[in-house]
Amino acid sequence: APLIRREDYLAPAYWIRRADLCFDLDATKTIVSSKLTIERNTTQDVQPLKLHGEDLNLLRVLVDGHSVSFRQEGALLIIDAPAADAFTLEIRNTVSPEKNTQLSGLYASGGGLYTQCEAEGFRRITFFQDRPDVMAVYTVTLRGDKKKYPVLLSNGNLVEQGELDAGRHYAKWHDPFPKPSYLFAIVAANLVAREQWVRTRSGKDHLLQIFVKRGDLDKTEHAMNSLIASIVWDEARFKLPLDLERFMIVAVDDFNMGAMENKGLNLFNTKFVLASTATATDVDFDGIESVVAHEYFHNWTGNRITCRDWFQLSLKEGLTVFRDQEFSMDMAGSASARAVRRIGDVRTLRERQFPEDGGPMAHPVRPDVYQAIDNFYTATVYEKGAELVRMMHTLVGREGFAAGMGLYFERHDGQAVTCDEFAQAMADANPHSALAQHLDVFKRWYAQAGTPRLVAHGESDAESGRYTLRLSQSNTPSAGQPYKQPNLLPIAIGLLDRNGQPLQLQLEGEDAPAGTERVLVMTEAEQSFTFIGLPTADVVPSLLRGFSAPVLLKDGLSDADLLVLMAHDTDAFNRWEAAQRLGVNALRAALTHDDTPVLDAAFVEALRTLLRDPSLDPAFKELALTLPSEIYVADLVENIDPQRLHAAREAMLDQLASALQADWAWAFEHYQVRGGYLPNAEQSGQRALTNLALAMLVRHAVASGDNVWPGRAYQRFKDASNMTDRLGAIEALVNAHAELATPALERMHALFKDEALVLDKWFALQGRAAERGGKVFARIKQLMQHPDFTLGNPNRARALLFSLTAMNPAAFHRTDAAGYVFWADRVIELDAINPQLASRFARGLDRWRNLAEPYRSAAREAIARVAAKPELSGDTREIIDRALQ
Ligand code: BAL
Ligand code: ZN
Repeated sequence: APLIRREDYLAPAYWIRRADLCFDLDATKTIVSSKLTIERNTTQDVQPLKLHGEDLNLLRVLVDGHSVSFRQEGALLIIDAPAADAFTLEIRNTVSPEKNTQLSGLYASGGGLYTQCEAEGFRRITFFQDRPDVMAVYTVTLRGDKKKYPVLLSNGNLVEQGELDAGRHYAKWHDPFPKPSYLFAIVAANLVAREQWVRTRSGKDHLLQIFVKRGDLDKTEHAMNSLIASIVWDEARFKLPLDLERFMIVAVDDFNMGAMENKGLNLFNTKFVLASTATATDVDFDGIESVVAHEYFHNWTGNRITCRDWFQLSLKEGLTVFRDQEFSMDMAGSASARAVRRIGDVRTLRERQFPEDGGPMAHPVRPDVYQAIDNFYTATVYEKGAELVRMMHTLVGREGFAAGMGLYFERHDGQAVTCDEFAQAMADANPHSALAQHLDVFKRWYAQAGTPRLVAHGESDAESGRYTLRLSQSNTPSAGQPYKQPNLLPIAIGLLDRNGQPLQLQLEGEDAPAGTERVLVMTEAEQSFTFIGLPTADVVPSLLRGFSAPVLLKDGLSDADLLVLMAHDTDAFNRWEAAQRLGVNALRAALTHDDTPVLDAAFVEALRTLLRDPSLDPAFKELALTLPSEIYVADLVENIDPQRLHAAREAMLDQLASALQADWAWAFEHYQVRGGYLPNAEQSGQRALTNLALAMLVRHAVASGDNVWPGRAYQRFKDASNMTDRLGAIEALVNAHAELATPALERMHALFKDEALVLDKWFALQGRAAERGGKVFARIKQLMQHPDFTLGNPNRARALLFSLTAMNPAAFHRTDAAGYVFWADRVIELDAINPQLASRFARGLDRWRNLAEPYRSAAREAIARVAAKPELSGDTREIIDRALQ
């Protein structure tokens, strides 16, 4: 496939102002009749009209009611010379939803018909200028069998509905907001809805509906509550009201993404809608809250102001992720709960985005080139993009940020714009901020791939009471970017004395100290900051508080320094970070010396103190007592041997289980939730910590041949009143390879055989189980043959396969290369069914160059075997080619 470059952007030669679409719906063959009102873009010379179309069967083309000469060239329909500057184009074509296993365009799922158009799925429905800067007003008529499709939905407002002959009926929808084709959606299915009317601040009433399959209605309460909370929050925090009379969410079983923000008609993966205490975990409840919010927030950041072209994807995604992160923090409540959310977000960033930025798919937040845009719905565009927005927020402050948002909407509402417009609005609304002063430097974040490295070195001078912090930053070359310029880094810092007391901060040149925390703004490759008036020379710096910039920090702190931060830092993020770093240091030492790691006694005591500290929240304790993941550590170390890393981490876990045995038992009892289940931050923190404690207790018991804790875990699994506790108990058994794991797995399957989302958990927990002697990998291969397994459903495929490649390095990276052989076979198999899913899965070997031998050569061989398949989709081809470059 040809490369598409950002610098080649040209405005469209034609505008499509109106799209009147009519669907005669049928799973085998749907007839699409499209009438487009088109105007030539008169700022350009007359050019042929080119429409995208893919897997379509064209029946007829009329211009102003007359036949016209046209040609089809590849995936384009070309009309060389439309007669006038304004005309109507009528097209009729058919599509086959049931043959559409890609789940892009119009497809069948569980007897219903659904669409997914972002990024380029609309062209798989009918011919169109399928690009986000072409915005049209849509009127959509749906006709179909009333029994099969009692519910007929599209964007906007229902204007008409009625009966037709032969048991059919119709519905006509009109969306008054001009929108790009990627936000178009229809649904025709047998569904029921939870409905709720809400009145917004302006006094207008709006209908909220959540459509699900019959029988799932009792699982929609949390999604509805989340939607209402999102509406309230966006009005309160950003003065952004709901602009629609009707806002609909539809849950669908087969869905490539998490959810989709189609105007007024969000389509959701069932995973992010359906929740009951019995079937969903706290993590699921959280996920629903944040995804419902994310899609709702897109209504302004994405739909009202959309992207000029797909290179600008982060304009809407980075900003909307930032918004949903802020929403979730506000919902969580306390400062501690906010910090817990921040730690979770940073963990995601570092485990998913940092490896991406260091591998073959490294790309700037605003990419310069792609083959398949579907491949760029990445952690970089989303999560790193959100960090860029967060840095702006740090630089201009909460009020300044709200002002910047206000100016952005004032200037660009109804337009398709670029990332530049957003940054400019933020800067213009805050003319005295560091952002405005250094906007060009800041914008390098959009342009440069790679994770910047920040090196910090502090020097104290006892006599003068000065402390000088020397900072230098660099960034490694990446594809097409051999040389990188310095970034703008907001560095939140505090200084502590050896006892952990915060010190007043006064920079040289300032008249007086200004508190114990501040944000340094770095814009050059090397910079120094000198603090004065310090009462001690023994300073422990706490840098990058709250992870104020997405960089790799090297500050040279000793384990003794880290223990001070872990025990005393007022910044909860850095307290957690200190504990993580002590864990990383221990793992690194074990890998370097190739021996069993020994957890330093001081570190173990610090963990015990933290676990027992009555002033700390259980959610925070759970995070601090969880050792850094193998995924995270693998990215910090070169030439990684995943088997050795796994063995070292397992040994550390054994030590922690044993050394803190009595403390785990105390925590397990102490933090039991008493009272009814609520999916709030407080209770979920308690459940997370008791589950961690139980896992440690079972681990220790299995290792020492004791049956008591495995028995208790099994009992808890059986009796659990909620899925979080049930899953925690079964995972404790499975990960410890307890004998009771087998009956627990059988029982879980029997209990939930009709609950698709729980079956996904059942597959996933086995896919990510702690490997021991190849047993887990063997089980995964066996589960491929399970009657409930299918590659056709993305959730199911992800549950088993992605759990292996993305979450279970020790099961995947085997010295006998069997994991890679399995990977290659599945990539090829999946690619024939669903290229978007396959190309995602293909990324499981992105970081092969970082592997030690024999893994590296074996991985290369597996990738080369996939590359040799001539029939590979464009999506997967791009990933595989980049991996081998
Ligand atoms: N726009 C695709 C799904 C999402 O990011 O909301
Ligand atoms: Zn999004």
